[in-house]
Amino acid sequence: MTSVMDASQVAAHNSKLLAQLEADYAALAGVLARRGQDIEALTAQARHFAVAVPSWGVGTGGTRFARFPGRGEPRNVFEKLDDCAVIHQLTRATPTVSLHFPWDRPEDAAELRETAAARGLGFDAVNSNTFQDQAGQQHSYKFGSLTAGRLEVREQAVQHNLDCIALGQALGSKALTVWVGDGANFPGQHNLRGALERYLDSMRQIYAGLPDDWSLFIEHKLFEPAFYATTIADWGTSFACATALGSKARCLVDLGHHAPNTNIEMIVARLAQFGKLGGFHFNDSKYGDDDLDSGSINPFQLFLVFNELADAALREPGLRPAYMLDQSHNVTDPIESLMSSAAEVQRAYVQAALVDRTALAAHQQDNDAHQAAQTLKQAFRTDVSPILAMARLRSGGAIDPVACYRASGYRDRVAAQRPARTGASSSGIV
Ligand SMILES: [Mn+2]
Repeated sequence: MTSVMDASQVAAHNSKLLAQLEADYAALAGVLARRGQDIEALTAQARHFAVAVPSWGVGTGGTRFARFPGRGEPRNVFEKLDDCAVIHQLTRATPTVSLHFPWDRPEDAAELRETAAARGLGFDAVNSNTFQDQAGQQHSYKFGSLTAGRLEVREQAVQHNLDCIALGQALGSKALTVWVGDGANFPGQHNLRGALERYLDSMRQIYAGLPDDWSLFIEHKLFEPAFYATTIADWGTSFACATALGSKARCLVDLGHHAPNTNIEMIVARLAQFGKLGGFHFNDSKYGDDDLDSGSINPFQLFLVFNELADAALREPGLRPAYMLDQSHNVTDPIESLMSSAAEVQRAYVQAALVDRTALAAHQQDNDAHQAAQTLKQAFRTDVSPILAMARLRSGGAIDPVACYRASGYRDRVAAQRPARTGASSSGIV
């Protein structure tokens, strides 16, 4: 395996921080031991945690108003893989990349797969894109894609998704995520029921093209770009469609795709209960689909999501939802944001493992609401940073990924190799 970053730089960084980490780790081990918890088991769990990086996340994102490009942005999918490899090399928590077609369409899929493997990376779910028109495209998606009133538009959108599956197969992916921006901006623009019937008809054709060992993830989103009525606006519609399609279809929860204050952890519990929890797009938000860094606004919500996942895992040991980040980085270095976000999701995972479930169940049975809430809060308040750092160190990563990355000068090097370009961006978000 070839490393993008010099391994000796990582080792030098770690040697400077090792004594401090060992002291913090020993102190936390003592705290946890008094609660009857084994830090080594938690560290082992943390080392197994993995979340996919979105290929579109390593470029600077934007808003509906403007995009301010960053230095040394990747110009093609191979340069995106280089940046993803740095993220995984330092965090050891992001071994897969989620691609977006046609933004990331390679001329030679075998070459892309080999390049990824040489970087120690694989591919997670592939994402189709029928929410914008591509150069040379015959039919426009301005008025919808899988739900479009015109048959030829729907056929084109279905074919694109089938092409994504074929490309994903060549790359070793096992899932297709479908998000459509389809919907209406005005009352009366759509027949609401007719649009969903056309969506299901299109999705049945895509589903029929799935290999046996593939999953189809349906991603819902409350609003935008359809501001009056988005066709797949909520988890209920997503669940109904996934149920209608079959066992390979499941729901994907993008944390930002809900109204403010929605109880997302309860949605997670519902989907898990009925066998339709497919995966996540992790991010954070204050108002809408802000696509801010995971855990940056409401880390308690992220913890509560993982608390439900920990509960579900006890009931269904085979449950393996796909974990992916989906963020837009407008004012930070995307590599730094993705490394920190992977660690924040991993933090929530470890904190959820700290919950004393026996005590929680007893408080629930006794109707002791105060102590039930405090049981969760104790786990959430525990600073598991030494566990995360030790997990990275033992897996060959960096004790402090962002500090190591900054000291390496990686951004300066790629800025010299990747001159800024104008024109099309492939760093959109979904
Ligand atoms: Mn998403």
